[in-house]
Amino acid sequence: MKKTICISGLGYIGLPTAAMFATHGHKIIGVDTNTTVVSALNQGKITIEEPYLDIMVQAAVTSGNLKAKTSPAEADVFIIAVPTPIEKNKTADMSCVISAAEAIVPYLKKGNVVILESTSPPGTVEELLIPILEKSGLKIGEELYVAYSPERVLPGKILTELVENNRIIGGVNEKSCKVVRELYRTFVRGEIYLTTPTTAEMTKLMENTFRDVNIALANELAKLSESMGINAWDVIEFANKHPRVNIHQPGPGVGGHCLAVDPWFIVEKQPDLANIIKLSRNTNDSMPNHVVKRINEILKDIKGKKKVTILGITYKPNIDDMRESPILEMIDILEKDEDVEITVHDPFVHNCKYLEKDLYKSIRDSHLVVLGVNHDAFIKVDFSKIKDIMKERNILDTKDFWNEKEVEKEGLNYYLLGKK
Ligand code: SAJ
Repeated sequence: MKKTICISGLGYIGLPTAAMFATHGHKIIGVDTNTTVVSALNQGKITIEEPYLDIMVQAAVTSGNLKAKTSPAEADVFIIAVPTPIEKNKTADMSCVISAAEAIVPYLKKGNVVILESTSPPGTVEELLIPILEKSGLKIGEELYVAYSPERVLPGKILTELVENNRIIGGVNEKSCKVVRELYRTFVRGEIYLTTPTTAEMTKLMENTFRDVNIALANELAKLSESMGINAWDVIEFANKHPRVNIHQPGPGVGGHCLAVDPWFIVEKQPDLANIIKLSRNTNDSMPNHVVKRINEILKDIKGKKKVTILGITYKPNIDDMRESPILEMIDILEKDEDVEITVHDPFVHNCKYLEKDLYKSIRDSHLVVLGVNHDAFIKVDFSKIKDIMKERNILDTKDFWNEKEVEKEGLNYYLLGKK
């Protein structure tokens, strides 16, 4: 049965979800408070970068199934996919969820469905959403079906993963679970698992927390290895030969809007119990500073001004997203040193005050090249060319990306995070 679906929040999750439902025949009212997003969308254009999303949105808008507005309207289903950013004090800012929920209340009627997709602290549906929805006068679970269903897609692969990934639905009761499952079946080809809202909220957070804790372990190993005179990358490679071991990779820190944020939503709710989670966050957050310490050690004998070239400043390889990038944090620390002159080169980035668009110009007269992000393009760096244009021949690789022997063959000093 084709439904009218009102989706609040037309960002990285709301927009692909809207386009997906619209191209499967449902009628979508996309709601966003940003008028630029709304008017662009109504012309079939998008304001975010994601492979193939532009084509899908254009098809959805052309078919007449996707229309954008700045406020909600009557519908069968309401999906909330607004941002839940983190505050300075490491707690979730739920103001967008609150205002999106309050905005739909006047339009709710018997038989409607409300789904929260935004990443939220455990307990949000029960403690925050339901009290707002109850203002409609409808009986939750009987007249109004409510569920939490997190998105778990990887930026850059959103459209494939929306369809292929398994999905969790945490309904307030069995009926809510079932109606929401039927809805997502429109396009989800993965398994759909039914549970309670708080379990679904916690599951979403634990997926990213698992990764964050695992990376913290790798980062701790990097520090241990540097102190013990061994190579962390070798330890990880050998340990991962074991069939039940999968240690992640160390690096200059953990960025993005998920791993660096989600674990705090658990800590916020259970600060006395979430010890490993908190410690892991702090371990990963210590890495930019740790890399700066390595930089200072390498440059300690050089008097006066030193030029440091940083290759790659996005939060992970081969994307243009700089949100929570640990390299930006590293730059913040480095720029406090008046003797350090910073130059950045990143083929995906256009707005950074230290940016030099030409790779070799960025390296010219440098005392140290730091590999911050292992973009594929950096595999082609020509070390025989670099050695002649650098003032001091120092390379610091934070991702075990380049081959030590090849770099040293050219007469350059190769330093590696996780090895001293
Ligand atoms: N990183 C490491 N070492 C590693 C792997 C990653 O230092 O071994 C760093 C990356 O450099 C990056 C950060 O971690 O700075 C996060 O990158 P990521 O690729 O792990 O994840 P995200 O944040 O782009 O996307 C994650 C995904 N979650 C999982 O794989 C469990 C994605 O599926 C989620 O949908 C997304 O978070 C989200 O929105 O929650």
